[in-house]
Amino acid sequence: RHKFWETQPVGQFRDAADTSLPDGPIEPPTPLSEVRADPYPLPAAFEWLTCDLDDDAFLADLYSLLAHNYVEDDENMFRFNYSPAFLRWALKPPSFFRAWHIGVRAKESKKLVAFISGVPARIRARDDVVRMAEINFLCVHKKLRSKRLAPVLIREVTRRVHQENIWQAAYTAGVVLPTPITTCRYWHRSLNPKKLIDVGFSRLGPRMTMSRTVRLYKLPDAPLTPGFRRMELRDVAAVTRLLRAYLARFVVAPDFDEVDVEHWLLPQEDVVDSYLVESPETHEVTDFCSFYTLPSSVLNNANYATLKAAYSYYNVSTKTPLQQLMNDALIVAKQKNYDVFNALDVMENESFLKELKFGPGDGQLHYYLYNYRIRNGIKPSELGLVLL
Ligand code: NHW
Ligand code: EN5
Repeated sequence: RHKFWETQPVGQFRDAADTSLPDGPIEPPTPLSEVRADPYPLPAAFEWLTCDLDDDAFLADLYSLLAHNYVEDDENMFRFNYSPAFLRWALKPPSFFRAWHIGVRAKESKKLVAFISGVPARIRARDDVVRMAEINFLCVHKKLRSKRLAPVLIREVTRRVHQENIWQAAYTAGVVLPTPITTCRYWHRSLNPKKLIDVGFSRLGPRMTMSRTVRLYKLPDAPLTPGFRRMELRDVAAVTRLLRAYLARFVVAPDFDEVDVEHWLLPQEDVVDSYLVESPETHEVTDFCSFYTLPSSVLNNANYATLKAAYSYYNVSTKTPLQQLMNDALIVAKQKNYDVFNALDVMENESFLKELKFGPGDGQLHYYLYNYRIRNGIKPSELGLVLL
């Protein structure tokens, strides 16, 4: 059934019943001298390209490949539209490897036709902190689909990750592969219900009028929590302490240090937004919330070309109730003109989704580890990892 995935060190569906297999690496590392030295062969018309994300011309080509060929919803009404600045942020974290930014182009026209990427991360599974690659932005041009190019891209990124003496990876997908560690649901909170209904993202509920719907989703003009403000560079140490203590509660979560927090959480306009609560009395940072910006192209709509979506990222509450904190996140997202605020049912998100009028989406997100077994998987609420 899975001609490629059957050959890979991932949980195989047929092993699901075997309770004797331990948690941890599925196969041991091989000596670096045994890692294949040259790239996997591509069909003759194509060549590998190690990408330079600092090159604006390349970045524009990558942006365009993804904007036209990346992930769509199940009814092909929307397509993710990652911005160039977002791609640069996502692909150039601390200690990134240029060799893990892998393009495929047509030899003759030099057109970029496929891409896959990895970035390094330390991810903890139970009490084991593992150096991993986070794999993302796998994309094959629509005209080259179903030709088994994806397995070549995956083997090539695996080879280049192995060359750095890294043997595990984490990735997410909307499709079921062998074998998810957990399956999450997307939830959506309307901020601009009229537009969402106009583009077919949501529907007018039964016995609801447009004006009742607009009223239902209304939010205050400004955040309500005293001391709620944007995160700044001077907050990195405090945010790192809060986040490390919080993420320690989950079975699978990133092991962030201050360098990681500065990259992944310091606000960048239209890429990532972070807010915190600084106690007006003690000036202590007690709570934190963040979201990233990922618009979707609206396909085939006469009135609108894009939806502006915020995606819940990492949130930590110690003093402000999580529901109140997330309500303030919704308020700032609304102020900044987002149309919808999305969240997965990971971490403690279940505790506020219904109360804050999120509704379940039609999409799921499956989380995977490569060459690392977690017997029986975990619940979404045990997952402390958000991939972009
Ligand atoms: S998930 C988003 C993936 N991208 C898209 O959905 C964009 C639109 N679709 C496409 O571009 C986030 C193509 O349909 C793609 C497949 C390229 C998806 N993950 O070339 P063939 C990520 O980026 C398997 C993994 O003929 P295609 C995460 C499929 O099961 N495998 O198909 C990426 C089949 O194998 P099987 C996927 O439609 C994680 C084979 O590909 C997959 O022309 C990557 C068919 O290939 C997916 N999303 O191209 C893994 N979709 O065994 C990283 C399909 O079933 C692993 N397939 O026969 C770790 C590596 C690093 C390890 C380091 C130690
Ligand atoms: C790797 N980083 O399906 C990611 N999105 O629910 C790759 N649905 O937007 C994997 N179909 O439910 C990504 N509106 C997998 C996700 C791919 C994209 C996707 C879903 C997630 C989505 C929307 C639009 C559906 C359009 C028709 C949806 C309902 C919203 C409604 C708002 C009001 C309250 C009830 C829910």
